Amino acid sequence: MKLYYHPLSGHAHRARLFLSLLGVDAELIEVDLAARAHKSPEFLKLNPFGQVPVLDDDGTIVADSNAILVYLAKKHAAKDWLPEDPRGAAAVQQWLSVAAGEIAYGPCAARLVTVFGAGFNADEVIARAHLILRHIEAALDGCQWIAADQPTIADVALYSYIARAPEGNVDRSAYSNVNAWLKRVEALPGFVTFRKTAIGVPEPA
Ligand SMILES: N[C@@H](CCC(=O)N[C@@H](CS)C(=O)NCC(=O)O)C(=O)O
Repeated sequence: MKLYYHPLSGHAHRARLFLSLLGVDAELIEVDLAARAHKSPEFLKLNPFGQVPVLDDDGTIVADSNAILVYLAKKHAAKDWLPEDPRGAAAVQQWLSVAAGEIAYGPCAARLVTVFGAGFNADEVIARAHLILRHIEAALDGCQWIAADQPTIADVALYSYIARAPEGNVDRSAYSNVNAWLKRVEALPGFVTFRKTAIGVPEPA
């Protein structure tokens, strides 16, 4: 099993985190984004979108972080992580969609501005980040995990960019449910950290 990744990519961290939570060994192959290795003909054969992460499971190529989470859960019959009943599966999918939508266009985009110099309107993406954080704060009220009574791939998919939201100048201090949930994810056996940068506002204690 190989994971093409970059240490500052939250999408890649999602995949790496889930491999580690499952206890699955994978060779990590760092893709040099600064040198545009992700746009090379070799890499585009793996993922025509030219993005990390990509999983290579003995020749089965899976691109897209959420697709990798689903693939790994199915492959390892990890039914707690990806419930099979209609309600449970739909609840997980709802939050995978949020991870690919509101999280990508909110806290992920805010961090792209500060860490990678992306040309988005910072005020706009920070406002979007707070909008989705308010939703998640409410969804976690009285709940330990976002989609079920146990951790699922929805928690994994949401974690990385919310954990590093302060790097994008998104102050997380008003979100006590979210901050407690982040700590629960970080306490899971096999948790692996997402590299921090010195950029942005401080993380709440
Ligand atoms: N939908 C993709 C998005 C992946 C993504 O945006 N990856 C970024 C790094 S965080 C990337 O490779 N960007 C380079 C590019 O889009 O050119 C996923 O979930 O894996």
